[in-house]
Amino acid sequence: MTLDLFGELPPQMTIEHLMDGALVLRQFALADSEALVAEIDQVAAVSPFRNMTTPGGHAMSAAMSCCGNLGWVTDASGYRYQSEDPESGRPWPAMPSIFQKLACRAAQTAGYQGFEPDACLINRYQPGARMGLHQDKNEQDVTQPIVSVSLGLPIVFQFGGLVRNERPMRVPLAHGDVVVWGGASRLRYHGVLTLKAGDHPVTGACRYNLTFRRAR
Ligand code: MD3
Ligand code: FE
Repeated sequence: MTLDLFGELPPQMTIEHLMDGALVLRQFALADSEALVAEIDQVAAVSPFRNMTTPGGHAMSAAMSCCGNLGWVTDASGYRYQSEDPESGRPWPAMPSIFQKLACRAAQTAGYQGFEPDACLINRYQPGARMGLHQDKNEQDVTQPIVSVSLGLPIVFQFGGLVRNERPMRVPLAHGDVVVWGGASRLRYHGVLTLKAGDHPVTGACRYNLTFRRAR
């Protein structure tokens, strides 16, 4: 199913309804993509990408950084949001205003008014990196959506059910695609398959994913 809530989306942009509250805004971030990657570089100059360790003791294959008032971290003691980068003990970099504006516009386009993220997790995938099926449930109010922005190399996203054993659907995500995950989709299991090698004109040999969250 496709819809155009405002009747004024740029011509290359399309909207796909995935399932219960999850909308793919194809190429919604395309026009901003170079500016977004420049801001990622600025954030990473202060809070460099790192491979965090899960409570089970495994290094994640995606490298992460964060910006905004809160950042998501994992270590031996668990998963949580906190206001300081654990590597430096300093606050995370502020959320760039183009990040905030894009996330708010995307949420509004998907029918969520007044989305004000306080956390942006930046995942960097290099070839071979993946993210296994998991739920995002460290946020206080799961009636708030999550907005995700894909930049650079394409990947296959997996979207499962509310229990881990349900077979996931596969959705390709490419440069500039934005997905808004709300409603009943908010607590679905999800992950991404292994990134294949490639070279992208904007990001080079990697994929970035921004996820905007209301953590508190
Ligand atoms: C569906 N990231 O950071 S983005 C994550 O591509 C994460 O880096 C993946 O899963 C990535 O937690 C997937 C799409 C996504 C993000 C959050 C969701 C889908 C979601 C939360 C609930 C349901
Ligand atoms: Fe997730």
